[in-house]
Amino acid sequence: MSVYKQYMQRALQLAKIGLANALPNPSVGAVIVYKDTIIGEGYTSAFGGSHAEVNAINSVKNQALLNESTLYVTLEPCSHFGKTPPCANLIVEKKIPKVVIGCVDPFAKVAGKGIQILKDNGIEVITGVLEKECQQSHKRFFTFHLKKRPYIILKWAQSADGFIAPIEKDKHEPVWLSNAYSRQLTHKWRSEEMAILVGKQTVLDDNPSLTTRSWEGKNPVRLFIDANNGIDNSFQILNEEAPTYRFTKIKKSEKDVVIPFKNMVQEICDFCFEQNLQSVIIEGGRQTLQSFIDAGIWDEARVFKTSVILNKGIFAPKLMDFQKTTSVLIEEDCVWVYKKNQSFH
Ligand code: AOF
Ligand code: ZN
Repeated sequence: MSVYKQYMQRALQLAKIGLANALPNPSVGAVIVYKDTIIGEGYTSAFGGSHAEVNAINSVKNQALLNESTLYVTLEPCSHFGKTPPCANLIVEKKIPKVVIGCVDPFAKVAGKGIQILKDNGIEVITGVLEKECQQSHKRFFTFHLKKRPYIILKWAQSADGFIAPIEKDKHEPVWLSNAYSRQLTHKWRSEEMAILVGKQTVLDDNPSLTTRSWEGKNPVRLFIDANNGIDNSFQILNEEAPTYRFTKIKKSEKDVVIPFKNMVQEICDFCFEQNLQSVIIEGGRQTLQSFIDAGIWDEARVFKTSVILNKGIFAPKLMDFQKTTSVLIEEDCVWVYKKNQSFH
């Protein structure tokens, strides 16, 4: 592996740490290298806080070394005054002579302008190191800015014989397919996304609260589909634990979002785009999951394949146009991750 890739790999690891807190900012990773030694590291602080480059620069004990060091960063340094001043200006000010960048920022206010500032000031700039990996690391941010919709993660658990749920369910008595660790992992996943979506049947069958109670982290904004506006305040999804929006035909309260159902998937995506919700995890049921699959609007599916045998039930959603990328064993369950065939190019 080239030296560039080696340090970019480390920057990618750092980017992962900040993920859940930085949203809706991309969690960027940065590494500062002086003569083959890492002298500084950083990742994006919680939303509104300092950027990765600033944290990395501030972590360097001997600031005099900066003018002989190389900065590695997963995303192009910013050029604009947002909640924080431009990172590109700070790099210039600190006289860092060389910057290695993973991918260009798709955000219109930056998009190449950060690189230009660096070059205009005589800084050597290398771009596109582990570019695909860096774009994947910022997949929510890239999808949001380039596709003008949130990054969509589908999540479900299925029985060993391929069912997502039994046919007859006692209302308010959810049937657990996945194990305790899988549920905890699901709560971690919820904490990493900005919104969570379910359909009406899931609310009726499981009465879910859709929070992150088994994992320390922020609750996502809750979204649910209820065309005829029949779900009342006794359901947990409407409690005070997190903001909740209902997609419906009939407006009864302030948080009801009236949409034309002919184009439901696109309408939901448009709403999320307007609200700056950069990612959504969809946790069922079958109909809701399948509508996104059929519309071709999804990015990733995380499927728990469990050891429970149901013999009959509601068939699991059918994915199309995907690659299976990884599978991990969690106790007797297995989680398979599928990515849709697509790229940011
Ligand atoms: C960087 N390093 O670590 C991140 C960047 O409102 P602000 O000031 O926080 O700026 C947000 C924008 O900055 C965001 O939309 C993206 O373009 C860029 N994010 N840039 O140089 C970082 N998180
Ligand atoms: Zn910045």
